[in-house]
Amino acid sequence: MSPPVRRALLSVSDKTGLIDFAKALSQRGIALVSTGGTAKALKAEGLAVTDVSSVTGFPEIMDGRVKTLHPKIHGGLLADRGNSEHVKALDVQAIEPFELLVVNLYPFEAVTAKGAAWDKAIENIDIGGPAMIRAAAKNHGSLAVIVDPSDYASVLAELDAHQGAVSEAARRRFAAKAFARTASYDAAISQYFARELKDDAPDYAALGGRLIQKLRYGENPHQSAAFYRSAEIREGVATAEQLQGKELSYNNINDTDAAFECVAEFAGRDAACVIVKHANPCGVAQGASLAEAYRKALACDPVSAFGGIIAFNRPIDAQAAEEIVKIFTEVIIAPGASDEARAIIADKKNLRLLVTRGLPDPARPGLSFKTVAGGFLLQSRDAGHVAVSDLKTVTKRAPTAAELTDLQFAFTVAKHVKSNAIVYAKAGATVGIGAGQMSRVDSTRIAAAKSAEAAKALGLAEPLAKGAVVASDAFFPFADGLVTAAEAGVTAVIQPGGSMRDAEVIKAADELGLAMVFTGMRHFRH
Ligand code: 93A
Repeated sequence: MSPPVRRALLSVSDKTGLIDFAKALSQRGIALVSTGGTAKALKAEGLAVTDVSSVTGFPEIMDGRVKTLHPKIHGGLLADRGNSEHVKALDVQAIEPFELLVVNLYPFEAVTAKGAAWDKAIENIDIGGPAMIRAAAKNHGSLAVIVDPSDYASVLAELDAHQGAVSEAARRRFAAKAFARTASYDAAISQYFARELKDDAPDYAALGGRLIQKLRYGENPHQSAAFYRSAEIREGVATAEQLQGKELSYNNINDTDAAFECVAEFAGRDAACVIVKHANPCGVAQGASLAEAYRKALACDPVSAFGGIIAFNRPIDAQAAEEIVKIFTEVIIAPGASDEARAIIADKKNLRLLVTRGLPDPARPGLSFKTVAGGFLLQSRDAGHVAVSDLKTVTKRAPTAAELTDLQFAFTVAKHVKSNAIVYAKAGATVGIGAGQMSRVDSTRIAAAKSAEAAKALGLAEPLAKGAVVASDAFFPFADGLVTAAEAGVTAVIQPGGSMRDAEVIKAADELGLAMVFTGMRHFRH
């Protein structure tokens, strides 16, 4: 049930569009109630308006700090019209309800952006406005709350479309916007305080974060840093329990997250291990056991894996722990650890062991953001997944069953490698990874060189890429990268496709006898 709007409370600092809107409300027979400055502006235009002070029977005191903070106002905003007790209370206390609240806040952001002195900034912290906005937004079942002059036109359209009422759907939308506004307002205030107090780890309330710990430093020792947990609790590095080892650093946490997110792609599958260095996997493998997966992952790039971060898709067992303690490792993360594994790792005092109750869900919705000068970019996280049925063979030769399995594996890993990402894989293990290059062909060469080095370390005559497959996170813009991979020994290719020169690249693949599939999905990661 949407109650028709009979009474509106208007209290705005930004008076843009106010007069026309108030006139339109008045013409629809809606009674107007306003605070000092707003009432004055309306009266100057000849509009009939009741002062808040005559509703409360109390003057606006302390320079307006206390004007709407009164039961006659908040009772009128908070009464649930569907609740008979609330309706009775309105009657007993002689409180008249509101069906519309229009508020915009003291211009704290604008005033501080202009470099206002501390006292002026503080005086511009609105208390009564957010209290009313939150009250009305909570009680959106009974009234509509408008915090932005650009919504005035849609309120009028709602009133005309719904016999003088605002529909429930619109009230919910307006309430969501209202809570976002009070959240960003408080965030601006807390960031101003942090800035003024030179606090190096401001509490970014805007992101809904709760401080877990201040970190010793950021990516570099001259940077400050802190670790936050999101309002929404999910399995992951931020909710993991650290069982032992030194305090985690900023880079440790970042790398551990990269490793755990990657290994989570293999949930419910064969044992899997990811080794990460500098936020990129340097070895990923599946195996019959965690120990085997670890050995295979390590073999991909044993030089880089030194001092790495290791993630498993299953609780770590004694066998895997025995393998790991043979070389220097910074962090292990797994969804659990056996008592024997814990005992083995306990010998390495500095090695951090993190356990969770489960794996992060790669398909979960969520956001990722990065800052840019003066703002930030927000996007939905890359929850994309390519199924076998999405793959399109574009070459004369289709991949064999074994190649197909490796192609999928390699593309899954490529999603977690910084662009330009090239991943060579064979028998459920990466055998060469090229990451973060400005040119795709360079990544292809680096992956080939890694595969040759790894073979040498293992005392093998042939590079590991021989008979492997290759995945590319984005299309090959030219045939050169593909030719390089073929020269390194790969027999099959997986890539999104979609280049202007796809025909040229497919022709080159056919001439080299490669099988190639297109995914139709790109996995850039910057
Ligand atoms: O000083 S306040 O925090 N105390 C209040 O009780 C109060 N009620 C409304 N600020 C309060 N307001 C704010 O006054 C509104 O959010 C609005 O920004 C402003 C409108 O005042 P006026 O109508 O006098 O221009």
